[in-house]
Amino acid sequence: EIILFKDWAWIVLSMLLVAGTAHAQTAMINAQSRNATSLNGEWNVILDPTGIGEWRQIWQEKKPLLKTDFVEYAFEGSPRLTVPGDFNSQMCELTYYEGVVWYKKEFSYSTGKNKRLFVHFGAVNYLADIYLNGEKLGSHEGGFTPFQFEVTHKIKPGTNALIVKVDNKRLKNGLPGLGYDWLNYGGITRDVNLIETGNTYIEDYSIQLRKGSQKEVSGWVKLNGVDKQKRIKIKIPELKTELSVRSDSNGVARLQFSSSFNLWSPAYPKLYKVVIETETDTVEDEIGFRTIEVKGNKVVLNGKEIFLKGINIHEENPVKGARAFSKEDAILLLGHAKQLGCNLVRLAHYPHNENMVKQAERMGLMVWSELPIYQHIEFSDATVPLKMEMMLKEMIRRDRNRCNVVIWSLSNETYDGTPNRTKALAALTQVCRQLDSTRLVTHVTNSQSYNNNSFKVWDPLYNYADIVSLNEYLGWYVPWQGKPRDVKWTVAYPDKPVFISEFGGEALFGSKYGPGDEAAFWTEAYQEKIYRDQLEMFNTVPGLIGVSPWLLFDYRSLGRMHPLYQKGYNRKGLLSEKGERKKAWFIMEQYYNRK
Ligand code: GCB
Repeated sequence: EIILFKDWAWIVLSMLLVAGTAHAQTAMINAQSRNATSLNGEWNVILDPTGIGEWRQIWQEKKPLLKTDFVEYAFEGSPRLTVPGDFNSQMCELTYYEGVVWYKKEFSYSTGKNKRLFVHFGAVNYLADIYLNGEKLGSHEGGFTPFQFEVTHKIKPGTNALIVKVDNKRLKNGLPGLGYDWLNYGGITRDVNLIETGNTYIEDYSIQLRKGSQKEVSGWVKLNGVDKQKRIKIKIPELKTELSVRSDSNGVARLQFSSSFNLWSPAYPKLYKVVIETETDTVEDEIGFRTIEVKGNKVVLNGKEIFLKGINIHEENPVKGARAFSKEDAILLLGHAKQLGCNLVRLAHYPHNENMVKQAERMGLMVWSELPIYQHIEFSDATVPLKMEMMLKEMIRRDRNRCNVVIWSLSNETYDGTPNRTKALAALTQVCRQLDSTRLVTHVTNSQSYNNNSFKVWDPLYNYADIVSLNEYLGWYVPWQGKPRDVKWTVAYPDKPVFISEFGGEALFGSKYGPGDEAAFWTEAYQEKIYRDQLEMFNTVPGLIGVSPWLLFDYRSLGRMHPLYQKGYNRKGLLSEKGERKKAWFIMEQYYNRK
């Protein structure tokens, strides 16, 4: 058999990306419940717009010993930035910065006997190179998922120096690629922790209902360490459930049990305390139980048909104009989603921070979690499919026990004409279903046609999706071609449910609202009209199982340059960045109340 060069390149690249010490480890799950020492706070930084720091080997931190020694950089006396947090909103010269920033934090730590130590990053956007005491631990690519390095044998007594080179330059073969409609917040955007575990620790677990069952949990626990064969206990005190299983030589223990759960739902977001323990490690979680399925062209939660009342949200604290990361940020964003009457949040267009997902779970909001495979992706670049798969694994691993995550959305608005696109995304979907067979999978496209008031949906990517999710901007980017209530639909997938994952238009809050304004772009009246028309049109959509306006809040985006109406903001929010309700908000709120 001949192995093509392409295949070799593939194998070598996989090895470089996936194996080797150079790439970060996939993070242990539930970092928030571990024995952690936070490295959040002020970090010293060196701005490096030309990237020369690499050549100067900043991580070595050469110190001038004599006054005649020449060293052209130093962290001592440098500016400081707060972690977690994007750098763009913390220094005005970094507002639109896309490039390298070097971060440094000193810490001292002494690891207990028979303990292991990890440095865990919630997320760094986009490329991260991590150095400890001058030695490179490795790299991570991808701005929205966690990763870790083990440092058990690398930390030293006294002061340790952790240096992170962050680079948020857009990459043609990145995920996302070069073009996207949000602010490219760079930096160490989520928590950094030192996590101490036992010698053998609980790396991962899945405790969720078996597909199709409302009573039976089918899952597993995975240990990591030298001594992988251990007794593991799983306790759910409220249900008086206590299970004891033994892991095999790979550290994996399967588990199965039945109970009468009070099922989690938006109306009753019940979570149970679950404790997982072995002799050397304990993790606690709050877990809910529910089923989610597609039956015919309906979506069914816990056996009952449900209409998805969604809203799109970017990971931005609108008031601060900064990347959101905290529980407070989550409460702010999700509180408005609840007030609108939503039962689902589409966390666009990348996995949001863990506080957001957990808070949504407590508040009874289902989550649509999405990969940043957005618009112009270089599917033909050999590294891209590997990166997609890596990100998918990181996303699923972090949230597989969050019952409110009901949909994995694997892509948004990629183009059918892009070489390799459908093939690559079909393969990714297959991996997704292998990793998690319990949730729904979707792809979002906007490659439909609309002529003579007829709407045709045909994208071959929907072959691989449980839900046909489409974005349409009738009344905004695309003018109506007839009465909204008369739109004719041809959907090439008549057996699948249809979800309108985006619609809407822009309005500046407070822009004139008077007679005749319905026809004037940027006014609240115009936006309101779009919403009224859209609601009429929804009645024409066969198999419609939900909608999700674009979007909750006005948000920062570089391509939005209108000097009067946009000023660097995408104004499609139902709320201004200050939280003021535009007229369209009330249309949507009434619709959701009626549904
Ligand atoms: C879309 C994209 C979204 C944009 C939005 C817009 O279709 O999915 O990311 O921000 O349109 O405002 O144009």
